[in-house]
Amino acid sequence: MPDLPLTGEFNALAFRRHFPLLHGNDLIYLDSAATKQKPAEVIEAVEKFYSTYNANVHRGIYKLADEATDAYENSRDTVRAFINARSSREIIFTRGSTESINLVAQSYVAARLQNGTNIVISEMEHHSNLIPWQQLAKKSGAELRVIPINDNGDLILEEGLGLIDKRTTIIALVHTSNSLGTINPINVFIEKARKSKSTILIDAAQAMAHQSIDVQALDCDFLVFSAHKMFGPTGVGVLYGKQELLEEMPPYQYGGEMIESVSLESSTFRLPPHRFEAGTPNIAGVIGLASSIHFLDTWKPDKLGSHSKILAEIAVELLQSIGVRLIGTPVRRAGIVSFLLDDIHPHDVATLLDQEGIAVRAGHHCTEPVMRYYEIPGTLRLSFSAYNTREEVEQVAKALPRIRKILG
Ligand code: C6P
Repeated sequence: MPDLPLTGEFNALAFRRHFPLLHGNDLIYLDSAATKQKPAEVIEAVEKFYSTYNANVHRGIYKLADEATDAYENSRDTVRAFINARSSREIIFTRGSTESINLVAQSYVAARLQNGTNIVISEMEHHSNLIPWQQLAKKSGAELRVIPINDNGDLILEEGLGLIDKRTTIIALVHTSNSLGTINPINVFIEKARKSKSTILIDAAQAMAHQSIDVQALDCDFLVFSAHKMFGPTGVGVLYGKQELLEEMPPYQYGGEMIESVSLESSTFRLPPHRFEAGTPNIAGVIGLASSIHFLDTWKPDKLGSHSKILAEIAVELLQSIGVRLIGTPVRRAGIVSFLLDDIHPHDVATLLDQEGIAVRAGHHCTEPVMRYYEIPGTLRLSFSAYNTREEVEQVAKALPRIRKILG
């Protein structure tokens, strides 16, 4: 047995008790990068909305509607405080990170692209932060520049920074890679963006539940994240944007509650954020998101993240002792570990792990360019949250040699 890092003071079992799906259950859930399990507090907040004050928001002139609208707008302020945005007008509710990125692509970037301009992304982007830019580049004639990765799964910094110039319209960069576990030095790129007067969007989908984020300290222009990856409901997410940028942006979708006035000939639109929230929003989801933020505030994202990181370090040690091929050995790793067991297809390993009550993700994780870089079909991915324990990691390490015997 290798010398394993200590999991420290954090009481994962006490944390786990908040999660009805996990409490009193032997399931080893190691797919938290896909979605986190939900604490009772969040489930109750959503249920309370539907059972005691369900009404549409911004429309009704009766008490129930006021209550729903207040809860919805209070949630916006909860998000604002959580990321330390200057104003709640900088917080737009969307369906998730994917929609937030598409909103920026269509409403801010599309009109600013032409031949001679460029977009900078990285080779480790999730498809959500790649395809919108690739398609815009194709349409506009702008160049899509890609910051390369090295064998460790880190960005090649010097080369990457060299791609950014005065004609860079947007830099769209992932904070934490969902397939490699890399935590990127986003500060360096934000600094470069300020120097070259470029706009920078940070995809923080994998970061929010694992470390505190202060958008004013970071000075990024846009930041996107999804509630379901931070213990909140699915189908709701956030676009943070600097107010001066949001005010320049036309609506992304048209419909109810985003207008000032409408005639058959023309319409005028409300100021952000409402301009970007056409139609009935995911009210329950937004209220659930606020509840997940209160939950995170209580437990502190940094503490949760550091427990997940320690579990990842333990996993790396144990996996290395078994002799697996790690995919990604970055300088700064989040609670995510990707690997291959010999040349056995990851799906086959995941199926047998499932039979032992261990849920992991296998495949390309919506990062096909990363798989192309390593010339592999996909990986097995262990992604941790603070409800996971050292014993669970050890169970995986015990299961893999058995699986190797069966499939190898
Ligand atoms: N990654 C995973 O298993 P949505 O689906 O919009 O909530 O999030 C998209 C997204 C964007 N960026 C990053 C870095 C992500 O990891 C994800 C979602 C999940 O890794 C589902 S593929």
